[in-house]
Amino acid sequence: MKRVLSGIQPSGQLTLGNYIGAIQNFVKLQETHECYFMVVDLHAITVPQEPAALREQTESVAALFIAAGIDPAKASVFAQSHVPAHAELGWLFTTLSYMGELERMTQFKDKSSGKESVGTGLFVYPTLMAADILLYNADLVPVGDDQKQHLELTRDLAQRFNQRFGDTFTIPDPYIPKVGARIMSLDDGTKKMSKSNPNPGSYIALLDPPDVIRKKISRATTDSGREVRFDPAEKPEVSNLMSIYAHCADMTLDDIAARYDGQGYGAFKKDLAEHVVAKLEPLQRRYADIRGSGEIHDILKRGAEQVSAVANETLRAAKERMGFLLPR
Ligand code: AQP
Repeated sequence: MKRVLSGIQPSGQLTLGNYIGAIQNFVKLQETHECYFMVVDLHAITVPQEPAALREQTESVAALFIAAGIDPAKASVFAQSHVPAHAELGWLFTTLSYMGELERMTQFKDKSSGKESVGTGLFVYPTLMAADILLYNADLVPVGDDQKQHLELTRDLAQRFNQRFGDTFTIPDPYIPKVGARIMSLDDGTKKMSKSNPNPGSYIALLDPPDVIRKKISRATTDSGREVRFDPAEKPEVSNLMSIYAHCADMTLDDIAARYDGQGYGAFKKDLAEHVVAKLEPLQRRYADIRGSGEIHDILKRGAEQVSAVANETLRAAKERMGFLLPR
């Protein structure tokens, strides 16, 4: 059985982008693969986080995993900081990386642009991500296409390590679903929907109440035309709303275009909001139950116990090959 690993940062409220681009696929993959799904809290602190919010969001992301259908009996669900080997292997990979290759990362450029001071953590983020993946010798990494560049770097670092110190790490492959891999921001169809966007109107949070969802969609940016047509180059905002529609209503883009032919954006947006609300309603109900029961702490504890043996063994092998004197 191939091994799959992926993670989500508790850096804000999870969005519909995280759901469509990542979590929905996690739920499918757990049926056919050995899955490791993490809440990557060590990654989240690469930008400043308020301690109470970080704790709350870590628990919330884990509960959303379960509410969305990840089954802890089938997949290991854990918090990255509960397995110290991540940070340690992350450091080893940082020492193998080059400034130039990290400077080329689009996410780093995006998140640091216009900032007066940029944290070193943000810069070395991809080396920690490489450690996350390689620690478990994952074969496949399901990511939105925004993370593809980081995965390339992970492959480079694994190959570099293997060449220098001997075969140690499996070279992972990206798993990028074709449709809806990238959901864009509601206020700018050229930027991806992001949970850390300071404008909450730019994203739909998975826990947004129905009225908030309706309001956000009715206010979502569109172009000055009135044609519901999928054309990401000419009509990025409308095309993005169509992608969301296709996912939530389980319809094709052609069917959606045909349904709203000649009707303008009003009816389209109104129906879209109802489809999103209906899609999220069961998830929100399960989420409330899980948070209420407090069971998430046990799930995370068991998850960390399950994965630690593999993580510690990989770390030990890597350290031995690099020449560390291991304690006897
Ligand atoms: N807009 C998106 N469309 C499709 N997939 C997306 N993902 C994120 N945004 C979209 C996928 O969700 C997973 C979790 O990503 P992450 O939390 O580790 O960080 P991210 O990619 O940087 O996500 P955000 O929401 O934009 O977080 P912030 O704002 O904190 O940086 C990944 O698989 C990602 O591809």
